[in-house]
Amino acid sequence: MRKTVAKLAILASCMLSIAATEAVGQEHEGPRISQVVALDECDPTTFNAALGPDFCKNVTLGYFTVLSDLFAKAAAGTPDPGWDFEPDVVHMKQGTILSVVDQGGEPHTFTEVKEFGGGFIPPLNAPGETVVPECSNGFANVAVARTRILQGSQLQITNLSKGEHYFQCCIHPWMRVKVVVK
Ligand SMILES: [Cu+2]
Repeated sequence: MRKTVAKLAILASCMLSIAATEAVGQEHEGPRISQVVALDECDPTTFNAALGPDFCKNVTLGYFTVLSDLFAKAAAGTPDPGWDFEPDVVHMKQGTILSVVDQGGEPHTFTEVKEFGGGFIPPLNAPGETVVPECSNGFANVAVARTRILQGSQLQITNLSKGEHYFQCCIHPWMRVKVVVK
């Protein structure tokens, strides 16, 4: 009797591991996803005083950049590295879904541009940099508005053609990602 129970237990664990293997296999057959994360370190106190309540909903602890410092660093040509898309370069196969999640405290855009350049808030652009056509007119431009990602939400981009694609934030233009589709 004890042997039978032991055999059954072994059989059950074998079946479980087969089931687990199959589940992993199925995952590979579904649409592939490449993940990009948008990060920032907005300081809720100074950002919301200037930009409105709940503009910045940062949940990280202790690493805030105050609004005036964000502008000062951008104007000096040394933009705050805490505002970032990660990774900086994505290599993926055609058909892969590019998923961008805003884990920062404020909104961003993930906008495809022909060439990297400035955003629609001139004081946040590097010295001498002008707004790229794809970002011009800000959220009054529906094409830009459609690329906006709010805090905690995600944007999925499908059907990217083979080759190199460039995405940047139209607000914080130093947030940049190069996507290489093979
Ligand atoms: Cu941004």
